[in-house]
Amino acid sequence: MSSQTTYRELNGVECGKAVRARISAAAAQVHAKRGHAPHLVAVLVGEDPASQTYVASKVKACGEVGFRSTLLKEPADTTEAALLALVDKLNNDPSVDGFIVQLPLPGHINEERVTLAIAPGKDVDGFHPQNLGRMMLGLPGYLPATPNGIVELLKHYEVATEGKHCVVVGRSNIVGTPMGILMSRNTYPGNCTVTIAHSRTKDLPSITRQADILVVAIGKPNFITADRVKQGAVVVDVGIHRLADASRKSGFRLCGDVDFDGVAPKCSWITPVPGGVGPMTVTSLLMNTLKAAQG
Ligand code: L34
Repeated sequence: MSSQTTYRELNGVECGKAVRARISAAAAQVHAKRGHAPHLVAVLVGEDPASQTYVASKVKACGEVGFRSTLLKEPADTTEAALLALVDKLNNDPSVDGFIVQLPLPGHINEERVTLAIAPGKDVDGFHPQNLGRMMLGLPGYLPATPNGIVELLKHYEVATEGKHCVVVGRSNIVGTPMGILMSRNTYPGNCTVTIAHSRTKDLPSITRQADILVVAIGKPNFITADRVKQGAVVVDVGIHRLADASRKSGFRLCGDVDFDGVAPKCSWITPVPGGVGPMTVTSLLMNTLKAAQG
């Protein structure tokens, strides 16, 4: 018997389109009811090319669903005090429903201090401890964009999760750790038995091979190879890397934390990079901004 399967794609562009159509309809209602559109502000410090791309796609997505958006570009040498003053201004600006400060920030700025300064009610990234704590307790709040985007993706394609072993590789505050919490909740998608693996995990391949659902957010290009994946697994690739490629006009190509070509034939479902988790992160941000505008 061949171990090849035909895999299906968890397509973030397609899923994002469906979710965004619903957001668009709800945005029109908010607009009609209160006389102005939901308004997202994105703060971008410095000129990191990847961050510029991500923020640009957030601004574009806002336009497509009928939101107002404002992009505030600050120079790379902005001081922490100046950024905190801007956060304070946005916290107190009633015309702003929600805002984000795109990460990473330049080394001289303390990301934690900035995140803590954002008013929880406007924290549409869901990074503030109050929102993370509310998620942990199952209370209403803003869910972190990437984990929530993945949950939406699994829901859209009706991927079964109950009783499955979900292995999350990576324990960051904004992806790995909240992902584990969401997948263990008593709801759909959820009800998984969750393992969080990380850089100190002993014999990681033996753990990832046990995964029915494997979520990879470790930040290493093509880290997960076919020998680390169980036949029939659902694989979600959160990584996004730019590898130099002279044959491309841009000079680079994108790849994830998963060796897609090697791994895909073993999967029941897999996310592509690009076109998988990235667009769902953006969609999730729109969901939170709508929620903020609905009050
Ligand atoms: N504050 N910082 C804050 N909030 C976030 O939610 C983010 N993130 C992560 C980095 N820093 C952040 C994003 O916006 C990652 N991220 C993000 C957003 C969008 C995409 C990827 C990462 C995306 O649209 N990716 C496309 C390809 C884009 C390209 O051409 O480079 C994709 O199809 O995967």
